[in-house]
Amino acid sequence: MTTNHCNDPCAATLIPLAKKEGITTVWDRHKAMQPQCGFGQLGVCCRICWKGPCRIDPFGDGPQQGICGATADTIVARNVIRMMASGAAAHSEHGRHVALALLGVAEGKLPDYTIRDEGKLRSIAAKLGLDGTREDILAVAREVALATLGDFQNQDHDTPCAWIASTITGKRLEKLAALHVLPHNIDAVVTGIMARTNVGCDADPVNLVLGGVKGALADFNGMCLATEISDVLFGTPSPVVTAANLGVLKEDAVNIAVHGHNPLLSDVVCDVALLMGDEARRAGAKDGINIVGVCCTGNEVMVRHGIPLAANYLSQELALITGAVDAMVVDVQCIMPSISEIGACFHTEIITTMDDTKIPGATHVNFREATATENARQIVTLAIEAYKRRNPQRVIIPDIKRTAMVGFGTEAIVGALATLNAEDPLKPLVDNIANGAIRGIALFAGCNNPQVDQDSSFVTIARKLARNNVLLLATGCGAGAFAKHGMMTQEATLEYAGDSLKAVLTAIGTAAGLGGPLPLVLHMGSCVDNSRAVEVAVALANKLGVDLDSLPLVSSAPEAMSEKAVAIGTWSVALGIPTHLGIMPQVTGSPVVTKLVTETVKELLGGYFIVELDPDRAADKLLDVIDERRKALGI
Ligand code: MSK
Repeated sequence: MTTNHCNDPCAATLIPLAKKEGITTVWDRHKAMQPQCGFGQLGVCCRICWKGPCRIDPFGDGPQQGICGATADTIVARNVIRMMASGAAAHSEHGRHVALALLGVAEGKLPDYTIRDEGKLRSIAAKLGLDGTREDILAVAREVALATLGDFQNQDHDTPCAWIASTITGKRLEKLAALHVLPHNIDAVVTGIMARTNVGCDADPVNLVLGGVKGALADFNGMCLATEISDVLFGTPSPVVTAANLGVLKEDAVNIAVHGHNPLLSDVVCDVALLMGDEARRAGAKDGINIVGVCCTGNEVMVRHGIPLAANYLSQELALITGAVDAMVVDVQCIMPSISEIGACFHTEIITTMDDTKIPGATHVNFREATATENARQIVTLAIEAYKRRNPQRVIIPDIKRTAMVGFGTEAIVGALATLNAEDPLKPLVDNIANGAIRGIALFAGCNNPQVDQDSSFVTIARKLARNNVLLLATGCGAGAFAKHGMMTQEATLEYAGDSLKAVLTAIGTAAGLGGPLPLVLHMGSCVDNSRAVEVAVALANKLGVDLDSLPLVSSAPEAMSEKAVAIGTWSVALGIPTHLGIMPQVTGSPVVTKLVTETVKELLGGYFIVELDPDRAADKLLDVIDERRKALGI
């Protein structure tokens, strides 16, 4: 499907402006790319060795094997599990970075960071089987960091990674162990996928996909540790009211957009900006410094500190086209290389900060945790200097921003429930699921993709599910979409929730002191924070004495795009969660792989992929799955 549309209300102003200025955007480039390669779309193009590229003729008239003899099934399986390995590597590298920072703090080597949530650190220690009660909190931090880094070092294949082993249900662990897909070492599993997909190695599509599932579960492990340790270092989210969309930019402030995923830098930039407001004012910015978020770095600082979100993935270029962004500071992942070219059309400093993420034309600040405050100061100074070069005539900030109540991590959700039942916080949730007031739970995750109208599938599916009393959780750029479209508000609950859901959300929100219902969609954080939703699901499953594949729980990635989304979707399925994709996955050139991931896997793991490009029909399918699960539970 090719639409080349953007459903973001800011686009109506900014895309014509871009055209007038001769600036191309992601939608222009997507259009120029049509028709996209059909072999690639089917996953049947093999570029694993230099005998190729080889491609299988999907119509049966041409080659049915690559030069080495690989079939479409082998080629598709190899391609897709390499995507999973890349996704796992991305999340886990982020996690390693954060774990090393925790170790640095514990050893007194990183004075610019501190333990912000001691309680969380102690509970993580207990969860990992360590002594969380020791008085010396730095000693606890050291043990947690070392145990976490052990998940990158363990060579015993029979001992699963500590984080996954301490997070999911016992029944799920047994099931995954029986299939030999439990990861023992993140690095080894990713390396293993690259090795088995090398020319002349694993050719069995089922064996390959199982190897991919192990990689996806390594991704899950990496996400768990990244999320939880980030909470320790930067604070655990709690409800906060903020705003989203490009109207959060300010004409009279130095606007700094933090973009990417890793809070190690962005959190310090936020702190330093607070101290440098006077310098900005001396440069003429009467409102000082305004930090805004983009993509998942945006989500990280939004759910923890209430920093407003300017843009999700597809709108990152639009932020620059306002002419009001003085610096866009990026760390890792989901950063379009095009931002450097667009920044150069304005006065905007594009600042890269990580050794492994540089962009031609950008200014590089060599970020190190040991010099984080100094680096942040350098970045804010660059932004103030850029502000002085800003041309006010070119500033067009669409007057569009929506309120968003965010910050619903696991602790915040359980905390809100505890206001109804302090002794047994999960009981109100379980009771309302059992009596049907909450029909089921849906987690919205994943990216934007120009193959569909930006944000529209998220909004369409969520509204239909909410009307049918499904509790909605969201992360990543999906959460960004909901925030931008006003669906993280109490008003949205009153407008779109079905009657029984509305009553439950109102009871919880009111008891929790929010002055009204919980927002229609609960923002759990960045894409790395999908592990939070699993934590809630595991608590529910344990409470009910069932495994995850019995819960009336679904997930949906209607606009999936990145390799990380491929990994997330796969672990979601492996954990027993029916998972909707609104984008055609690049596997349909293989009948074996297609059947495996949409049907056979259901018998093996309980979860499976539901591919439905039409958002309205997708909502119906998700409701059917929820009802099927309810029926099986006898509720
Ligand atoms: S940023 S991985 S586009 S969610 Fe996490 Fe958004 Fe997807 Fe990137």
